[in-house]
Amino acid sequence: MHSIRLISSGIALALCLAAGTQAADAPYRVAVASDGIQRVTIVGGSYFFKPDHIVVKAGTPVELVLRVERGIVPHRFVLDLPSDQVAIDTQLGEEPRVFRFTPGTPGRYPYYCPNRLLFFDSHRDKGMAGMLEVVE
Ligand SMILES: [Cu+2]
Repeated sequence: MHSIRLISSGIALALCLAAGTQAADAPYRVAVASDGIQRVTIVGGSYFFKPDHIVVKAGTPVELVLRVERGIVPHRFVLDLPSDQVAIDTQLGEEPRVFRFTPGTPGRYPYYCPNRLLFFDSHRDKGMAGMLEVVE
């Protein structure tokens, strides 16, 4: 029992370190569809977002489809954008939810699940975090 606890906290720490330095997966470059929209789906689960590093073009509309894997732990999706844009903060459901916005300022914008249970680490600290990279 003790060793299992140690292993799982080690994994959580590794995920933490990965999230702190760079995203674990290769960046996912979103293609521009024939209708001129950059469509991408992000799936959340305990405790990850896939993909966790998305690259989009500035000035081109983005359609973000958000959903969560089946499970009992409630998750949220927060995307911090510059102050001239509306940030996204939504509960995640198994039914996909669609958000549209046009990224303006190039930069790196974090997305994450801020949920936490009592004094435990937040889901973000457990690895439920990613980055939207806006490029010219
Ligand atoms: Cu969560």
